[in-house]
Amino acid sequence: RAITSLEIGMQAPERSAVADTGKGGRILLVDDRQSSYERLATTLAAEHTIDVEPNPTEALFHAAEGNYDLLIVSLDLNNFDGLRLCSQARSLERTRHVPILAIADPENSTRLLRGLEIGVNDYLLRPIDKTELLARVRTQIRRRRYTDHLRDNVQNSIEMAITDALTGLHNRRYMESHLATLAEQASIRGKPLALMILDIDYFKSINDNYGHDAGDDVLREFAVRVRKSIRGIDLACRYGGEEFVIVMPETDLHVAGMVAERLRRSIAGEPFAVHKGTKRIEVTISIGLTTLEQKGEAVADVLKRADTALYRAKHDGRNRVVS
Ligand code: GH3
Ligand code: MG
Ligand code: MG
Ligand code: MG
Repeated sequence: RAITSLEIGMQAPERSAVADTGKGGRILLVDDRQSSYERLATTLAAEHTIDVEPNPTEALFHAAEGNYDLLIVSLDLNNFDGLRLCSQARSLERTRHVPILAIADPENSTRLLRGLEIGVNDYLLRPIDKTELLARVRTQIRRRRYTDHLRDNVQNSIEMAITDALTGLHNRRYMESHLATLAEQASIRGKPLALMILDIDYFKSINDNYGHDAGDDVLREFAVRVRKSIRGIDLACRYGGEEFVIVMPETDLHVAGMVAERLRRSIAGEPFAVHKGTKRIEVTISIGLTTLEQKGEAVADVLKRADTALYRAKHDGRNRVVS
């Protein structure tokens, strides 16, 4: 007896409430026989937007740029050009997920078999029946939209799992899973790695004096300023409530010290707008900074050293960088 997905506790993916008709797709038709493509295009134009390209090389370019829902490719083109196009479309990142409907003369059935191996999704033999063409096209477009929707959902779930919702920075989980990798890479390549822990000074009193919403505004604006002062390869995360970690690959203590100092000044130097800009608050931060000291050093030790430096920064009067 077959085990169904429901029995093993998997939820059926949610589908949009309105059934997709499969109409209104964007289609690229690649066919060089004028009498053929004119007839096909006229039929399809009743339900879809259709572009025709007789040249397969041009077609690949259009397919990669054009955001199509479906490619219809004639395999009757000279020199196996139709097959080559299908295979190229399958290997290009931008066209990999676009379904392909092949059309071919019955005497080209070997090409059709090759096409199906390459990843053609469906096919029609000439002479093409208009009703069947429309039905198969609708099915492919419906499937395309549905898999796009699933892919977006997966992408969103991944993003949500690694992002801090309030600030949009990475969350602690993501940082912890990547810090070890970054440290390992630094060790292998013999490059420095800097790490700093940043903590907002007297944040509790911001909440107490201006309210929790104002505290949230400060955290969001803080994240904006952090993003402005780091590079693309740096990793910034919200480590706890009002505590942040920045990891900077290929950065030594001297350079990291300058980055930290610039960041400290960018916070202290410009008051934070809260309550929709009706109020401005002075904010300062303390930063504990360190670097990977020897190859293969445990990241927990690096974090602990940064935390000790942060503690000193707090103890020495806050609004400062200590390394
Ligand atoms: P210090 O200078 O020693 O760091 O003092 P502090 O007040 O910043 O430190 P403390 O750790 O005592 O307070 C942190 C506060 O941050 C306590 C907590 O209520 C608040 N907090 C944590 N997460 C959030 C949040 O998401 N939003 C807001 N508004 N406050 C938060
Ligand atoms: Mg504290
Ligand atoms: Mg604090
Ligand atoms: Mg704190």
